[in-house]
Parts: sequence; C-alpha cells; structure tokens
Amino acid sequence: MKVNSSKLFILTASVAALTSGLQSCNSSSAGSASTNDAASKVYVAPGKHDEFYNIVSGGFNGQMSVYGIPSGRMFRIIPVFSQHPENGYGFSEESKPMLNTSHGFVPWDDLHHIALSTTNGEHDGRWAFGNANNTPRIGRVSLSTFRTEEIIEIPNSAGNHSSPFITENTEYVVAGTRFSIPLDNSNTDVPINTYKDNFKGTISFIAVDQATGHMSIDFQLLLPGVNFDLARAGKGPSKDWFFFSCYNSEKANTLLEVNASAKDKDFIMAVNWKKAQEYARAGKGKKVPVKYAHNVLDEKTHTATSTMINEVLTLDPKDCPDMVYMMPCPKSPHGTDVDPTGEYIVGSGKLAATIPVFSFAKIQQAIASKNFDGSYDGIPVLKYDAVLHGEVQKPGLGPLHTEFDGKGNAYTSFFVSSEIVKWDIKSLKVLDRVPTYYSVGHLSIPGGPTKKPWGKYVIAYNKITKDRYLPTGPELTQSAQLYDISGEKMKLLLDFPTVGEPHYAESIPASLIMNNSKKIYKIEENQHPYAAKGDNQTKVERKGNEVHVSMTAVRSHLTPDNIEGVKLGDVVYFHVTNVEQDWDVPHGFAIKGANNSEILIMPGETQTLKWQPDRIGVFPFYCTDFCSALHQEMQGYIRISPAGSNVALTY
Ligand code: K7E
Ligand code: RUQ
Ligand code: CUA
Repeated sequence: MKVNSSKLFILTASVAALTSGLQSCNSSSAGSASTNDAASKVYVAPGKHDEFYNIVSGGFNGQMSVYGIPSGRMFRIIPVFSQHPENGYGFSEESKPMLNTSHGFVPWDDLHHIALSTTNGEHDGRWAFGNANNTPRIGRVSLSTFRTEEIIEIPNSAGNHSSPFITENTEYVVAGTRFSIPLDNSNTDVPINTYKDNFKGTISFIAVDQATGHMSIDFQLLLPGVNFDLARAGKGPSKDWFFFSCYNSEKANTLLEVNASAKDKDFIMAVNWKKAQEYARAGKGKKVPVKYAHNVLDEKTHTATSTMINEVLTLDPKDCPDMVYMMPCPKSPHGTDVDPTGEYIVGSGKLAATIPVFSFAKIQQAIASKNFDGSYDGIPVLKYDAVLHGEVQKPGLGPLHTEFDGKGNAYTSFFVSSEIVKWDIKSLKVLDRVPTYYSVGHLSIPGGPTKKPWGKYVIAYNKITKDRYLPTGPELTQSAQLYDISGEKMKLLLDFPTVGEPHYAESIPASLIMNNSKKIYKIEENQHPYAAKGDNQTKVERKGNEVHVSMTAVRSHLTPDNIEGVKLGDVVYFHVTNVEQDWDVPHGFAIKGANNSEILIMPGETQTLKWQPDRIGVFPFYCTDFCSALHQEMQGYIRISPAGSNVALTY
C-alpha cells in the first residue's frame, strides 16, 4: 500500500506533539521506498529455507518468537516469562517452578531485549537471553531445544530494562534497574518524596557458566538513583568495559515527562567490569541479605527446580576507585551502542537534536589525565568535549537505537520522525534515510551488535501499524519491516506482522543454529521419576490422596486408557511419556474440566498434568496433537467415584 507524504506527516506530527520540546517535524522522506524486485528478494520457495533466524522479543506477551529472514515467516513462539497453552509451559508440573519468584508464581512478564551468546564477540548459536521488565528476571533459552532452560530473579531491582546485555565471551550478562528503589534490605517503607536520599540504582553482573550456561549473580554495583535504560558491552579494545545509558539524572520521582527532562544532559555510565570483578574477588564487596529465585531445568528429568537464594555481593563505587565514570550525553539517552571495532560508543538522546559518538581511546585519555567535570554522587564526570568523537548533525527526530553493518556504517532508528537513517561512523555524515511505517523502536541487522555483522538486511520493529494490514478491530497487529542494505541506498522489501510488541531482536545465520537443533530426546536418557518407557512400565499408584498415573503415548494409543478406583478428593497426576523416537511426533494430553491447559510431550520425554476432579463421573481424556490417521482414537476414560466408595484401583 502506498502511503502519501501528507498522511505520514500527520501521523509523525501528532506523535511529535506528544513529546514536549519538539515542535517541528521532518517529513522529507515519506512515500513508498519499496522496489520493483522486492518480491523476488524475500521469496523463499516452498521447501527452501530462510537465510537467517530472527529471534524477536514478544514484549508484553512475555515470549520470544522465531522468524525466518528474508521471508518474515514465523516458526515458533518460545514462552519464557508467560504461560503458553500450546505446549503447556507454565501449566505442566515440570515447568511451573520456572515461573517461581520471591513473590510466588508470576506467570507473566514484559520481555524487551534479546541477547544472543557470543564467543570472541561473534555469534556462537548457543543461547538467547531475555529480560523480564516487570518482576526483574533474566531467562536463558537454549538454541538447540528452543526452550527456556533457566530463569534467575534479580534482587534490589525494579523494572529490569537495562538487560540482558553480554560481554564478548558471554562471561557476564548484565541487568540494570530502570526504577531506582530503596534497597531490599533497608527500610523500604519510606515516603516516596525521600527519593533523593533513599533510592538507589543497581546493576547486576550475572556470571554465565560456559559449559552449562548456568547463571549466578556474581556481584551488584550500588549506584546513584538514576534510571538505567539500555547498555552495551565494549568489544575489542573496549572489551573490559560496559556502557549504560541513564536518564532522570534529575532524580525526579513524579511527572518524569517534565521533571526528568529538565537538564540539558544526562549520562552514559562507563563501567570497567574487569576492575569490578577484581574488586569483588579482592573482598571489596559487602554481602547483603536479599531473597531471589533461581530456577533451572534439569536435562535428564525435564523438570525445573526453584531455589531461593538469600544474599548478594554488592560493590560501592566509594570503596572501588577507577571503576565507574559518567559521560554527559544529550537529553534522556535511550540506546547506547558500540560499533564493531569497539572504538565508538553511540548515545541516542530521545529528545536530542544530534547523535553524540564517543571515542573509547579519548575516554581512556580523559581518565588517565583526570579530565573531569566535577562528579555526580561521588562518581567522576568526564568532560563531554574530551571524550566526544563528534556529533551527527540533524540526523532526525527522536533517535532510539543504532546497529552496524560492518562496513563502517551505522543505522539509527528515529521514533518521532519515523525513519531509519544511515550514517558514516568516522565522518558522521548522513548517507541515506528511509521512512518506516510507522514510528520504529528497535532495529536489527544480522550480527549488528557483534564484532562481525553479517549485514545485508535491516529489520525495523515498528510501534504503530495504522493502515499496513487488514483491520482487526480496535487493536492492530504489531509490524516489522525488512530493508535491503546491501547497496548504498536502503530499499524496503517487506512488511510482516509480529507477535506481542517486539522491542529488540537479533538475527543470526541459519547455518549457526540449524545443524544443532535438537530432533528428539533419547528415551534411555529420560530420568523422570514417573517415566514409563514402554507399555509394560505403565502403572497407577496411590499415595494417600494422590494418584500417580504413569502413562505412555504412542501412535495411536494412550496406556492405560481405562482407570477406575479414583475418588472425589483425590489429586491425579498424569505423567505422560511419549515413547516415540521420531522427529516431530509430539503427543498431547488433556482431560475434561482440567483448569490448567494441556500438556504437549515431545518424543522421549515425560510431562505431567495435575488434575483435581471436582465431581463424580466418568471423564474422557485424549491426545490433543494430530499425530496419525488414528489420532482421533487416542483417547481414554477415568472414573471418579464418591469419597469413601470401595471401587478398587484398576487400570
Ligand atoms: Cu529497548 Cu523498546 Cu524497552 Cu527502545 S526499549 S524502543
Ligand atoms: S479433526 S485434522 Cu480435530 Cu475435525 Cu481436524
Ligand atoms: Cu497422539 Cu494425537
């Protein structure tokens, strides 16, 4: 659909009007940027594979989703912080502990950012990390099973937005708090207007075990009460450093829209994490009491266990010199991004008229010569001019995020002027701009945040859809757009709808993942305590008022399929083992009246549905996944008798 420039102007102008301080709007690049050969460039013929996996945040649906690029076809939803009826995640007994927190069972969250694991700064295809913004957590998804394997809660945090961002060799995943809060172990019942005295910001450094991927909070930095927004680790020369954008350096606790935009500059905080690690090892930290959950999926039983941890090591910059510095950055920075060489750090002030680019070499010189501009809460502030490589002038309105193509170019998303702008990192000259439909948030170039971008495409994740698709009532699908960046000019190729509200996404060559993608779980490795690895191992056992059914599922029967002797007041656990050993033959299991979804069992594994019958009668159960010509025959009955009846247990 062609959208004329006046329409785009009205849309972006009304968005601009919502943002104080911005009156004018630039509509220069409106119109359709699509090319004639676009269709052939995104066409992946039936039976052919896409070139890239695109792992996309689901935003407020709490999941990650997997797409193919360039086709834009969606392959899978991976539930992380949300229950997912399709595969029983968060409903099965095995997966429920994954969603446990210090607040109890929290089966929803807001997943903003994806971080794919790297080795030596390049994608390695092992894991995808994602953050929970609302009840602070980090999840780790295996890129072999495409399942959530681990979730760790973050203490002393609220609004875990500045995460997960990773160091060059995935040594650490960081989690920075967006909302400053009174620390968990302090008096937390304080008047909100004592913000300036009582509220702290924290950044957690979560160590990742390279063999297993297991996460543990190594240490936490106690920082001024600003709002941490986004971050990037350095790479190459800057690999020991981390850069965090901070807004609300005014420390406002009300009407942030106005009060947190009072100052001309906020900060990008530079942290020498290697040094912080040394301080932590040297005993400079303090262990403080907290309470947070750590949930891990066991490989052999496919069962998650949740452990509560009650202390965390904190480091205070006052006790740790030369660890943290502030760099002034024009107005309310959102994204902070590091180029593939590791020398340039790009700040994106949402309300700024320029894009500042900092030089890592200059930062080092300024630190060595103590070229400071005072301090902020005791943290040295580096002089803006001393650390600046330069500013991109008049790039657009409302810069948010920047990705790189590995050829010396940067691509920045502009929410307010609704466009992607390509510019040269060294000369800071704007080279090209294309409109997005409409109001892009994050953007993604395959390998864009790594040392070795694959380039070729940029994908825009747009916040506003308007007229792009067939209308579906008051709410419209979210939208992504694919642009060809192989030439000098960017070319729009495709719109495709997305699930939830994508924030960040990463794309990785299919070749780095597809050969490792798990096909089956070996039945002989199944150590689930209730596994029945063949029909001869099926059984029904009573333990007090618990009835445990060890059932098998195979094309095309469930065993046992007639169960009697269960009474009202009993709790029934259906432990269903899929004894198939073929790729892509799941069986499902559901029972009438169960209020907790179904389960889906992959070949070789056991999953458990807990069911508390609420009345007497005969209840059918069946396989929910169409698995063979006789799928409809995969069914059975369980009889529930009155409490105290003497019907014998038979099956
Ligand atoms: Cu990464 Cu969307 Cu949470 Cu920018 S945020 S857009
Ligand atoms: S039957 S393969 Cu469930 Cu009507 Cu459809
Ligand atoms: Cu098994 Cu349908």
